[in-house]
Amino acid sequence: APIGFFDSGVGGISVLKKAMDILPQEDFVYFGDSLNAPYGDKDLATIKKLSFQVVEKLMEYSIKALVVACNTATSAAIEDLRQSYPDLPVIGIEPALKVAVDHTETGNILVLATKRTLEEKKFKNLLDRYKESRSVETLPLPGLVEIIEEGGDYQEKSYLFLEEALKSVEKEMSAVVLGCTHYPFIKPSLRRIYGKDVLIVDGSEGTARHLKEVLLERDLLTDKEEKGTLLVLNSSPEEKFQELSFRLLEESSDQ
Ligand code: DGN
Repeated sequence: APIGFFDSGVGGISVLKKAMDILPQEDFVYFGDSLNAPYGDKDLATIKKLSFQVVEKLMEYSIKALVVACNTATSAAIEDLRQSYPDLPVIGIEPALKVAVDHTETGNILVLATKRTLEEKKFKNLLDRYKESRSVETLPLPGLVEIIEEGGDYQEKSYLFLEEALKSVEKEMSAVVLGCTHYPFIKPSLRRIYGKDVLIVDGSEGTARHLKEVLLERDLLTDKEEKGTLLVLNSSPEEKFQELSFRLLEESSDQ
């Protein structure tokens, strides 16, 4: 049986890539809800409803585990999904603040994510754990997901977008946390802005590792020898999303 992945669009491809790297024999089915992207500015009830719609689709493929490869959907819907599918291992993603704290001794940390992720309880709880010891700033970036979903020359466009948006952040940073699964694709643009000494981290690797652990624990790892398959689905009828998904899969290997 395949492992199901979903995101509000093509962002979760950054997490899928990491999972494919460490679990090459597994079969994957990825669902991008690009028709309804972005989730980041929607209310909680809507995000839950959309997440359930997508998971029902994925269930048609008899998935053996589910990865919610979207920080926004994780914070809004993961508890409800776990309750509704008690037999299905459900793995989520959250801003990798701990990684940033562990890898920098001092200095400010900036968390970039959608408005919804930053406002949800899940993130507030995470922030509470570190706010005594470190200075953590947060910045929502409405509009950036749309630039990436558009494809085309998204790198240059996001660079211009970020240059403007980051003007509001005055402090110097020692680490930047990418708390949205779309953002790892624009790491080259962030590098142009922050230079090589600022740590830039995201949660995709941690999520992929966690997935592997869960599969191992539940004895769900596939034992076939040959390379697994990948099926990419998208809610949008526009064909460009197929192409964009595979392009991003390619491009995430460059980082
Ligand atoms: N990729 C999603 C995330 O990680 O939060 C956000 C995309 C969106 O819908 N704004």
